[in-house]
Amino acid sequence: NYTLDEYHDLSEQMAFIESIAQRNPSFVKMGTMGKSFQGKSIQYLKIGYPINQTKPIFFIDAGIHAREWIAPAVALWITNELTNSTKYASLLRQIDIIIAPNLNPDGYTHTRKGYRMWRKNLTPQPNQCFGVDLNRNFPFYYGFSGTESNSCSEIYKGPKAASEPETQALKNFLDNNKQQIKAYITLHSYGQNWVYPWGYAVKTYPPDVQDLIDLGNAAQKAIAQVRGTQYSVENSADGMYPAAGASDDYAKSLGIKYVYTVELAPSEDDLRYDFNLPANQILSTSTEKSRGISLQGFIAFALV
Ligand code: 0X9
Ligand code: ZN
Repeated sequence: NYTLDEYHDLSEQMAFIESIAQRNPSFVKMGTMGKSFQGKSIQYLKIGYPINQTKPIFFIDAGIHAREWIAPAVALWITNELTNSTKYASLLRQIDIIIAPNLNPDGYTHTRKGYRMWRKNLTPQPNQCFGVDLNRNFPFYYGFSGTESNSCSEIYKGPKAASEPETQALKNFLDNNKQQIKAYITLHSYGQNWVYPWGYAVKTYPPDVQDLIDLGNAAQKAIAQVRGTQYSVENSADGMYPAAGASDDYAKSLGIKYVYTVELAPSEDDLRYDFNLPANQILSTSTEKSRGISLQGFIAFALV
């Protein structure tokens, strides 16, 4: 049986979401966004009452970077929480929450097989190197900053914009649902940062940036209330570094209002861990995150 306080293989993650959908047909449905290079399905759950109605969507994804294990773990914790409690019934009558817990199944599987620090997907590339950084492959200011053309680089942007099947899967989903999607959160690690667009250049912001800051601050407060964990709310380029072709900028470019990349635990100055957050911290990281995110969901949709 699936345990929420351990890291799992892809097959266990997928079996878990499938079983949630099977057990809750009145408000949970599983779908496929596309396939990875190796042919693995990129799955998502739609959660909302009644299941066949179209409502405003709050979209959460995780795992675009393979080694950031805490991100799928938190996404799956949130999925369990939303589907295992009556607490969210009224929220789920107002909105649909769509969760894609693992966007890079090939890369993730690679990290589970011993290549723990793998970040990219696994498509063959020139110079006998493998993989594209999917978070540099989206078609908005593609190649503009924070990326490399060398196929052996960790931040290789790929041969062209949206060249990768995993990029295409998410892109198509966002393109097809952009009218309904009101908020997009992409879970990464690490740093404990809650960052907003634009990420492609410093000091460059969307016109409604103040709304993104306000909601980010509300989420930050909700997270801190759980056990004092501090997230920084900042522009991703100013606060971290400029990097173009990421999924957050692409989502924002489609007109999706509330867009954030969330860098989960640990913080930058926790020198003990990096991508290897101990499994015994999954639950605490998830609890505080769900507070921030559910508040996020509420406020975002109250404003629709
Ligand atoms: O560099 C990234 O892709 C993200 N950080 S990570 O350490 N998880 O790799 C940050 C992306 C922030 N968004 C943009 N720069 N658009
Ligand atoms: Zn990442």
